[in-house]
Amino acid sequence: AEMERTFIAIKPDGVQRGAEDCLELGFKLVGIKVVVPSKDFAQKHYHDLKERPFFNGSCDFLSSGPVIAMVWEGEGVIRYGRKLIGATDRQKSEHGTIRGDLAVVVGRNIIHGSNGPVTAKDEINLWFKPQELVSYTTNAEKWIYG
Ligand code: YYY
Ligand code: MG
Repeated sequence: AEMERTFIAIKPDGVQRGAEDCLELGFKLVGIKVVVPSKDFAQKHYHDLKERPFFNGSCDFLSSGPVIAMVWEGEGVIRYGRKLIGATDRQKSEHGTIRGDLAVVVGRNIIHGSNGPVTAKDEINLWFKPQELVSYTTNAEKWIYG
């Protein structure tokens, strides 16, 4: 299996609304913590978007309260995570996705997920120290991966 890791975060609105209950990824959780990111930290997280008009608002929002930061591991987890989360704009995200079911406006969309292998690596490095991530084997793995 081609194992990879992705960074997923329940944003402040998702934490207040109990959205962590929606996560049934079927993948392996290898890191988790609750943090209130500073504005400066949020700017680092969203650095790719610094020319966009919504950059400042998104950084203010991400740093507005507790975030549940997670690293999930498994084959295809980056793409699968994005699929489960749904499109950025709630108007375009489908029923059965976290944003499609819970978000109302684009700037309050409940959850973040890395959009590819490069951003996944960068975001994991930004949010977690290596010693905060664990490697382990689950009993189910041999049945999941064959
Ligand atoms: O990766 P994803 O969160 O789906 O979207 P990005 O394009 O990376 O934008 C990050 C963040 O910015 C998005 O979750 C909400 C906010 N945002 C916005 O407020 N208005 C937009 N038109 C696009 C994004
Ligand atoms: Mg993104």
